[in-house]
Amino acid sequence: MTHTEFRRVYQTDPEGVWAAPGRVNLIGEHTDYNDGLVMPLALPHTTTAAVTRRTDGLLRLHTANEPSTPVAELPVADLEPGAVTGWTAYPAGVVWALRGAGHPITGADIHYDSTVPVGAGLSSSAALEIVTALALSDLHELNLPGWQLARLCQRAENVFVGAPTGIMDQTAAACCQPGHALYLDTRDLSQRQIPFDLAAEGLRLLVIDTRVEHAHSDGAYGDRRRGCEQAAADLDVVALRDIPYGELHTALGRLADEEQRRLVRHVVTENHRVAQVVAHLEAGRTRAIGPLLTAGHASLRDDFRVSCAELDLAVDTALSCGALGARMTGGGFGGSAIALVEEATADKVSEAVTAAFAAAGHLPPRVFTAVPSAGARRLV
Ligand code: GAF
Repeated sequence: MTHTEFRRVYQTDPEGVWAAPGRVNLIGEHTDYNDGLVMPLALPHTTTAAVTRRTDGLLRLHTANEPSTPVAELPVADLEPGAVTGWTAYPAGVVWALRGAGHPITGADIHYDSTVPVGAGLSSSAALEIVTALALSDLHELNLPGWQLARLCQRAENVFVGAPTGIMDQTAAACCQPGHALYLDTRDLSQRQIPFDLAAEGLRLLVIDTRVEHAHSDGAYGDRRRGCEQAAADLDVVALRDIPYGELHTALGRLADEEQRRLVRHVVTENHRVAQVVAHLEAGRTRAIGPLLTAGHASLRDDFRVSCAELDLAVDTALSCGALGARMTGGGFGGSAIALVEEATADKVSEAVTAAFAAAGHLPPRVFTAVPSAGARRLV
């Protein structure tokens, strides 16, 4: 499909087709820009890119998701932070980051097609970045490993697009494996694939897209990040990751500002929850992670304050219908929640959340099952 569309748009064949997935994060929220621990898994939803190299310095971009928007034509030599807006800023930023790292990208024709919902907190931007980076790395035989693609894409997003995100989403899109969650230490980027086959245990992970759109370049995400960095500086540590769980009480006692105490309490307890979830999963106690997911939501809602009415309603309704655990996932301020449910109660939870949204006058949520899927790869 992407192949045929490429031919229609550019009147030539692509050299190849690549895919990168969206993600949900199981646990470890707002920890990645604090050098902390995260645990995302890839979704079956992907962004595909059909690509051919150019040598005339032109980057041409088109997407099937906006079929009537003309092909964007961007001279690669003119790419600089702030120069491109809208969705094309993400792939343009990747080309800028690759060139800045010394890789000789002299242009490309790219046609995208995506099934990753936009603005749903499921990392459509990271999928777009990583699929672009992997395709160009392959075509130019750069052989960049997943963690390095993720670093370049994070730089594109932070500096070129201007969204101050961490590195979780890009690493998830690049490195996740089917049937696994990715346990990632964002300080040294070491990773472990944790088997996560819920179907085999009669469980399901539901994703509830509230359809409240969020955006990371908005101020609130950056405010939280700056607040955490200031708290780390005030506590004389490189990052909040350096506060061990057992020393949380002492650290809180050193901070006069209640806002700072809340941020620190969330990050330190969240890192601890990730470690506990990993321990449970590795010991085969999957159902035991439920209360940790729910505790993570309370911390994001009350201490970090990045939830919203729709996310809270999704979580509370899922729990009241018997979910083992539920929480918002991703950056918050809208986007999606997840709920760990017994297979037998999945429909009941989904229907109850839909009914609760209708009763509250919210848009109907989109509910689907997260099947841990593959990271970025070449398709053709
Ligand atoms: C967004 C960001 F892009 C991630 O880096 C991460 O900070 C997440 O919010 C919160 O955990 O998805």
